[in-house]
Amino acid sequence: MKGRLIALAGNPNAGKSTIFNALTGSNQHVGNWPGKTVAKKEGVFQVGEFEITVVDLPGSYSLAAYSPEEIITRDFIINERPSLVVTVLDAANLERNLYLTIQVLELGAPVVIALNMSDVARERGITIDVEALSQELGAPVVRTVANQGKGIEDLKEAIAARPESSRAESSRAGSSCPASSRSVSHAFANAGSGADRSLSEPVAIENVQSLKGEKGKCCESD
Ligand SMILES: Nc1nc2c(ncn2[C@@H]2O[C@H](COP(=O)(O)OP(=O)(O)OP(=O)(O)O)[C@@H](O)[C@H]2O)c(=O)[nH]1
Ligand SMILES: [Mg+2]
Repeated sequence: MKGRLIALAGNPNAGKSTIFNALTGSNQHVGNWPGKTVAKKEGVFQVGEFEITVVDLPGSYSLAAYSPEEIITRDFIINERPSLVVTVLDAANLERNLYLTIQVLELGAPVVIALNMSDVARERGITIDVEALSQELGAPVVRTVANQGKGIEDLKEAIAARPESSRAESSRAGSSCPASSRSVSHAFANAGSGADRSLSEPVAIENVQSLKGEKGKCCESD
């Protein structure tokens, strides 16, 4: 059995801990992050040939390190170099939630996206083109409704299928460069029937653009 370390990251309330519980069942323990009062949850599950240790990172809107939660999340991804980061997105607030995912992709970490709260999105008339989103971001996207256990097996399979790759490899490979803000905008254009106009509000897109402007180093060849 091969060991792997992965992390769950996402905005507060996106459903990370619900996914963590669904993945690990009772194989988990809770402590504190060293020197912090923030809880650290770690658990184990098996899929295929892998025994996967999963860390439930604190809810973060970005890796900008404005809060203790963001500092923990950023430092863990940079220093512990998990072989994979599962970003948990609230499908009903996709645009805002994508900000963190794009930052994680820009660090060069392999990513699998759990498009959680798919039930809430559907109730609000929001339809998301999962294929387009996956292509634009260069990462697998799995729909989940974590509190009903839906999509968890698919998520496990996507985790097992994601090849191990070093940060150096993924930042060198041009094709693995994450989506530009423009192409992400295209994915949004395909998302939603307009029931929730906040999905296409320009504000978050501008945030993504400024992010890309500041940190768009991923596409530079070295
Ligand atoms: N409707 C719906 N509710 C969900 C889903 N997933 C989780 N929830 C609920 O959403 C709430 C928040 O879920 P959590 O798993 O605690 O979210 P979290 O990302 O760990 O939150 P923080 O740790 O505070 O950042 C809980 O009440 C869950 O039961 C989902 O797919 N659909
Ligand atoms: Mg949680």
